[in-house]
Amino acid sequence: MFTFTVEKTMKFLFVIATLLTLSLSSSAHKFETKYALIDHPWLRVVGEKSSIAAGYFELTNKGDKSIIFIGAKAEFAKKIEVHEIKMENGISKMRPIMNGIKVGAGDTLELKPMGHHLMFFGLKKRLEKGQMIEVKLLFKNAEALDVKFKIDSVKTNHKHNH
Ligand SMILES: [Cu+2]
Repeated sequence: MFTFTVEKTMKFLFVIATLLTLSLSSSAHKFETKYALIDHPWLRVVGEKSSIAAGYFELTNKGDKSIIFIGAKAEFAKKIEVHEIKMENGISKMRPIMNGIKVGAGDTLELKPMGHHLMFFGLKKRLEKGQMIEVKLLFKNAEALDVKFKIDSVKTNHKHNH
């Protein structure tokens, strides 16, 4: 029999608060090392036949010297490039960045739609929405960092010109 005492109500509220905190922290999904914090890495499958995907995240340099983000490696993709978007005659075009992106001490680099992003080519398996997938982020002057990208959406007929 459920009796509604103040004590029980408090316990119940505490449990609810704990559950909320847990679900918030898991949906934020962060990856941290001594020198870097990767916040919310996510992936959007865009290519025809689901062969290409774009990846986004925020990278904060927690260290006291700059780090250079040079790209990524993943089991599920044949090739991964870092891209920038440049406007040319009113048309936005993507170009690979060859020498990496420098992130100063304390700075945050944002990879986002219509901005810098990772491009995954030749996807070897079918990626499903909601899935988490392992990617290794690479730096020129710092240790590689293993993270998990969340598959945000799968658009099979999106036109993506390269
Ligand atoms: Cu691209």
